[in-house]
Amino acid sequence: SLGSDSAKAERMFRLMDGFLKNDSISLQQDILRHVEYTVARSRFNFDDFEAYQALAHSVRDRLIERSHDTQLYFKRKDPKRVYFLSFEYLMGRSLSNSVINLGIRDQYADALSQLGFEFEVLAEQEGDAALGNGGLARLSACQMDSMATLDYPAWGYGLRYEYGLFRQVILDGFQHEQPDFWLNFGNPWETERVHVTYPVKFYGIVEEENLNGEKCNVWIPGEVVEAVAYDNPIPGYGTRNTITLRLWAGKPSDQHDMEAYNTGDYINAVVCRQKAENISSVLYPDDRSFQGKELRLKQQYFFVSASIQDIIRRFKEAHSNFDEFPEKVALQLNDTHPSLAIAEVMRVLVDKEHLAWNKAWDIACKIFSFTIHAVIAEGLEKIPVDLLGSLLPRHLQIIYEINFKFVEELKKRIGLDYNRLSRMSIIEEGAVKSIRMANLAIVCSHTVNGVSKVHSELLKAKLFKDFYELWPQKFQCKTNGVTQRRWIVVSNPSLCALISKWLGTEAWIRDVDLLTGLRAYAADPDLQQEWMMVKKVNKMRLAEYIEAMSGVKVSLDAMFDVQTKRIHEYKRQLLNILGIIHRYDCIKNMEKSQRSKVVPRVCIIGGKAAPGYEIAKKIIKLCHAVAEKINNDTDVGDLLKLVFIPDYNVSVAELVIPGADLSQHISTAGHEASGTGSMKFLMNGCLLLATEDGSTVEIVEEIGADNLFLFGAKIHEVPKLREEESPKMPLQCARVIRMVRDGYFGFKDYFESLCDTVDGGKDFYLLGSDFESYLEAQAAADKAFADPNKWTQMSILSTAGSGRFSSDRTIRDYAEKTWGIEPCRFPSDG
Ligand code: HBZ
Repeated sequence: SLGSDSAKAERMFRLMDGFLKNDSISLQQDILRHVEYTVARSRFNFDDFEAYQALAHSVRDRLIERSHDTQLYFKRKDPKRVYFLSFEYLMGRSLSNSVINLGIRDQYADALSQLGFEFEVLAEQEGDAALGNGGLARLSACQMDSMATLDYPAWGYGLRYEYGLFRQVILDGFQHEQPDFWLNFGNPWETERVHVTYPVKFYGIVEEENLNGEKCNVWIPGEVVEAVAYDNPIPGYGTRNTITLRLWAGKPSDQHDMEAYNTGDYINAVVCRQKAENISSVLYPDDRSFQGKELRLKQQYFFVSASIQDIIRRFKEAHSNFDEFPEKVALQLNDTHPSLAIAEVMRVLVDKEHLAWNKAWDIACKIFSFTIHAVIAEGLEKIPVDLLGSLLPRHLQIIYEINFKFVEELKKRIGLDYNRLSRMSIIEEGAVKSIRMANLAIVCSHTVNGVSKVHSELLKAKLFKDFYELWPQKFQCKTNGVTQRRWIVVSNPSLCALISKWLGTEAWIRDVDLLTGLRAYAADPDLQQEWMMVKKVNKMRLAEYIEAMSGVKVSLDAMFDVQTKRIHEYKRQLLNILGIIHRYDCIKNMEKSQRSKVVPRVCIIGGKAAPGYEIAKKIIKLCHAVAEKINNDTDVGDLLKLVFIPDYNVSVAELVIPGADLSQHISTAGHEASGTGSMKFLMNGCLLLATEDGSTVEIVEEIGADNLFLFGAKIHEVPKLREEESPKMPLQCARVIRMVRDGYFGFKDYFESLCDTVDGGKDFYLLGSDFESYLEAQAAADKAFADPNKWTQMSILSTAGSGRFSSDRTIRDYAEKTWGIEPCRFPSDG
C-alpha cells in the first residue's frame, strides 16, 4: 500500500522481493548472512557473541523496514508530531524487547535452536545502553515504548554519550567507578545518518546589522561543531509502527579551523578537531543537583540546537508558513535540562526566519510543555549568567528579553510586589547572577506537570506557588507509569504466560486495564498454586545470580526483601540497614527455642551512588560491613542474609524484580517526586513496604491499604517533626547506631559522619522518628508471609491493580491533554 505508482518503485519492489520473511529458514539464512558479511566471521566458526551480533543485525533489518514504513506514512499523513526532548535514556538491552514487540520471538528462538544456539544465552551477550542516571532516564525509555505502541507520531531526541553511566565495582565494600565505554564492540541497533548533520555554534559575539531597514542581530560564533544523527528504532507492540530515538554525537566541523590549516599549524588543528567529539562523550553521573560546568552547558545546547534544526527542517519540508508550526509540532521538555530549546526556538524564529518578536513568542508559547521531576528547589538548574553569556551570547540576550517582557507583564498583573517579582524572575540576582531554567520553562510552556498527584500538588503549593497563582490553568498532573512490555513480558515470561492463561487473552499487553480481571481469581487455590510456582522459579534464578556474584547461598524459603534504586539519603537505604541490624540483634539475643518463629529473610540492596556523594558511598560500605558480619554468623544461618547487588542497571533489574517477594520504597515523605521502581515490583506481584510518598499514595488508592505495608510520617507531618527541638530517637534506633559507632562492624571512624546524620542532633530525613513505625510494618510483613495463601492473594491483587501504573496510561494522557496529538497507525496488521 505504500510504494509510489511509478514503474521505478514497482521494479525496486520486485527486485527486493517484498519484505524480509520471518519463517524459520529465512531467519536462519539471515543470521548466517550477517555472520559472514556483517560480522565477517566464517559461518562455520563463530562464538556466542558473534552469533548475538549477527542476530541483532538481522532483527535490526526488520526494524528498519518498519521504521521506513512508519516514517513514510507519517510523511504522507503529516499529523501533528511530538518531539520528546530528554537528556537521558536508560534503554537497557534491545534484543528481547525488539523481537517480542515485533511478535517474532518464538520464530527466532526456533531458528536459533536449529543453528545450535539458545536465544536466552545470546540475549545475555548484550550490554546495557545506560545513557542516563536513574528514574528520569528509565521513564523516558518506558515512555518511548508506549508512544510507539500507541501509534503516536513521536520522536525522541537525546545525546549519544560514548561513556554511559559508570560501572559500579565494589572493592573491599567500597564503590569504585569504572568508565562504561559501551560502544567498544559497536552498537548493532543504531544507524549513523551521515547526511543528517547540523552545525552547532558556540562562543563569539553578537553584532547588530541592518536588514532592509530593520535592525537584526547576527551571531558570529567562535566555534562550530557538527552534530551527527544516530537513529535507534523503537518498535511498538502489536503494531507495525516503529518510531525513532535520534541521538546526537559530536564530530569536527569542516569550517572549524581553516585558519590553523592555512597557517601551517596542522598538528594543533587536528587536535582541536578532536575536541569536538568530547562534547557528547560523557554522561554526568549525578542525579542530584545542577553542575554549573561549561561542558554540561555545551552538551545541553549541542543537543537542543541539533534537535531544533532537525525539527524545523522536517516542518519546512511540508510547510512554508510558521503560523502552522503549533498545529504540527509539540515539544516536550523532560525536566529543565533541554529548556535552552526555548531560547533557541526564539533565536531561529526571530534572527533566521525574521519573524517579529511577539509573533515568535506566541508560537513558542504554544509548542512547549514541561515536566518537572524535582521536589526541592536545590534540585533545579541555575546557569551562571557569565557562563551563558560567554558560551551563547545571543541566547543570553534573548533570555533577558523574555524576562524583561515577562516582568513588565507581571507588574501589570500583581503590582510592584518586589519580593514576588524577584522570586518569579528568570534571572536570579545574588552572589552569582544566574538563569533559573525552571522559571524560563514555566514562563514559556503552555503546560507544566508534576509526576504524581502529591508531587503535582506540592509544585502548586510550594515550589512554584507564585506561578500557580498566576497561571493555575497551566498546571497538570501526569502520574508516571512503566511499560508492562519490558517489565512483565520481557523480564518475567512465566508470569506473562500465567496471566494470559487466566485472562484467556494476551490483549492486556496492549490494553493493560484488563489486568484487573485477575482480581476475580485472587482467592482461587489453583491460580495461587501456579502463582507461587512462578515466583519460586524467579527466586531460583535470582538466587543463582546472587551466589555466582557474591558467593552467598540463600534459601528459597526466605522472604526476598529488595531495595534497589540510586543511593540517596532521602531514599533511606540507611533506615533499611539499621532495620537489618536490629533484626540481627534480635535474633542474636533470642532464646534458641524462639528462633523457629523467625520468618527467614534475604535482604537485597542495590544501587549506585553519585561519585562525589560521600554519605551515599558510606551507606554502601556500611551495607557491606553489616553483610560481612551477618552472613558469616553461623548462629543466624538462613534466618537472615544481606546481599548488595553491584552495578544495578536495567538488565539486573529485569532479573531482580521478578524474584522479589517484598520491596521497599521508604523515602522520607515529601521527597520522592513519584518513584517508578515500585510500579515494576507491583506488576511482578511483589508486595510493597512503603511510606506515603510520591506515587505510593496512588498505589494505595488502587490496591487498598491492606494490600501493602505502610508506615512513617505523612507528608504534612514532616515539617513539624523537623522543627522539634530534640529529634525523636527511639531506644532501638539509638542502640543499633551505637553498635555502628562502637565498631561492631569495623570501620568505626569511617562511619562516624554517617551516624551523625541520624543522631547528630538533626536527623533531617527522620530515621529516628520513623523507626518504630518501620519496625511495625516489617513485623506485619513477616506475619503476612507466614501465611502463604494470604500472601499470594495479596501478590495477585498487586499485579491486578498495577494497570493504572502503565506508561500507556501516562502517554495517552500527555497525548490528549498536553500535546494535542492523535495516533497515526500504519495500516497493516503485520
Ligand atoms: O524522576 C526522578 C525522581 O527522583 C523520581 O521520583 C521520579 O519517579 C523519576 C521519574 O519522574 N528524578 C531523576 O531521576 N532525576 C535525575 O535523574 C536527574 C538527572 C540529572 C540531573 C538532575 C536529576 O541534573
